[in-house]
Amino acid sequence: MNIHDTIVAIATPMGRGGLGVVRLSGADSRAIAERILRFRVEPRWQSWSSQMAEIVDERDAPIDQVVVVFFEQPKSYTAEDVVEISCHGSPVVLRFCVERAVAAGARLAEPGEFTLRAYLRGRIDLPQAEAVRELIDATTLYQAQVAARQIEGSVSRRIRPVKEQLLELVSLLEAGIDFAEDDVSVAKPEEVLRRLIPIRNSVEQLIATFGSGRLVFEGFTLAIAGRPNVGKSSLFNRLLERDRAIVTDIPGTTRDLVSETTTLGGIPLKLVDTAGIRQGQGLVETLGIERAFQAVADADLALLILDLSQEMTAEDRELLEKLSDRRPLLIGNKSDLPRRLEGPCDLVAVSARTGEGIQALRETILLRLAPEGLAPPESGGITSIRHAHLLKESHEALQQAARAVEFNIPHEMLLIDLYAALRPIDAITGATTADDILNRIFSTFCIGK
Ligand SMILES: Nc1nc2c(ncn2[C@@H]2O[C@H](COP(=O)(O)OP(=O)(O)OP(=O)(O)O)[C@@H](O)[C@H]2O)c(=O)[nH]1
Ligand SMILES: [Mg+2]
Repeated sequence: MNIHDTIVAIATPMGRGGLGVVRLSGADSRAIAERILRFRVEPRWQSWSSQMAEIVDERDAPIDQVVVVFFEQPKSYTAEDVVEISCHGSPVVLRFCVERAVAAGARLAEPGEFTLRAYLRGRIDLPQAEAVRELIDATTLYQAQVAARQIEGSVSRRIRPVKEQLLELVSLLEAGIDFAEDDVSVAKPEEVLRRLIPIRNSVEQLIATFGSGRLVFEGFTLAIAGRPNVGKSSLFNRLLERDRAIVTDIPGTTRDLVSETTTLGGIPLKLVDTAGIRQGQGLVETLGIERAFQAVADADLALLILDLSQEMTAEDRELLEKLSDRRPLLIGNKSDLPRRLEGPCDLVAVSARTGEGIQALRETILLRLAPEGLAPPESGGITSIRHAHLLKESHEALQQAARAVEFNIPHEMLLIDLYAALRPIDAITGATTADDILNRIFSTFCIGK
């Protein structure tokens, strides 16, 4: 892929709409636009302003009236010259416009290439580029809010200080080794630890934010389990706010898994309704029950439903026992009926029939999944599994380094661990070059002054 080509693509989604935008980026954007468009008056390429034009066919007949907006580099999305052509949103017109641009010298953009260029030109860093994708894919406003803050740099703002401190430490040790004769003293173990430990702790804190951050874009899966007739499907429908699963008073109504997605507190939620669990009732039901156990095992959280209007049965007890290692959330359903259930006091009482207690249940579920609550969008917590993995890798190397200091290992060896801690962080924020370290050595330690 040549990043000096001028590229073109339809920027709006496929299909028909009021408007559709064709975007050009690269040094020839203006020239190409002039080749494919007919301007009413001599085009004036003033940045951030628009002008009227027409797309014309090979015989110079107008196809569409368009508005052309020019963004002069570097103040554009890609930090290159960008021309956006707003056409009417007809797929035929948009395709024609792109074809004309290609004939006039543009290349079709690869997927994500506009954002890639913004990154390569240094306008945004990797977490920001990744967040563009999250913003476009967002299905809830909360997700969009988080992604928007990430595009503004919320993640980088949290990671960069850690990287700075790590670079400082690396430079300090490098200076001690390379310029030992220039009376740069070798850092003492206490000094190294004094700098190293806060770095390790910061990385640890960042990793901890992934606990709830993971939920933001990935969402979570909730399995609803219990013996027959306790109201699992009713609760499933209630949480979905529509009649999706069949509800009857016949025990054993649900036999297969029924799953649907919805959202809870702005995060995606996959709900799974399961067959009522009881002893051997024919092949189909038995297979359904196997699946119910599997669904509970696969879920992020299981809701174990009990019937408040009945005394606890042997099946209930068996289930409580069987699922205990999954730490299910205990729900007492049918709170609208006189209570006969004794026992577990830590249950959430609801009525799937009347909706009573459902709001509290939603809150309890969220609290179980994110005990500290969902982070505010601007907190810059980690939401990407890629970032989380890299930070864990860095953390391990920092642990290793801390041990190395305690064992008084030579700084040359210690540096190997520190570089191993830096590399994964670089993979998030963009690479550190040898110059970064040298500049730091010279600016901080005044060598050869
Ligand atoms: N009074 C009352 N009845 C309820 C409530 N929730 C469910 N029911 C009734 O309980 C019966 C069983 O409901 P379902 O939702 O089908 O129960 P289930 O747990 O899915 O049953 P299986 O699929 O057979 O395992 C139906 O007659 C529901 O109308 C409730 O909150 N209050
Ligand atoms: Mg059911």
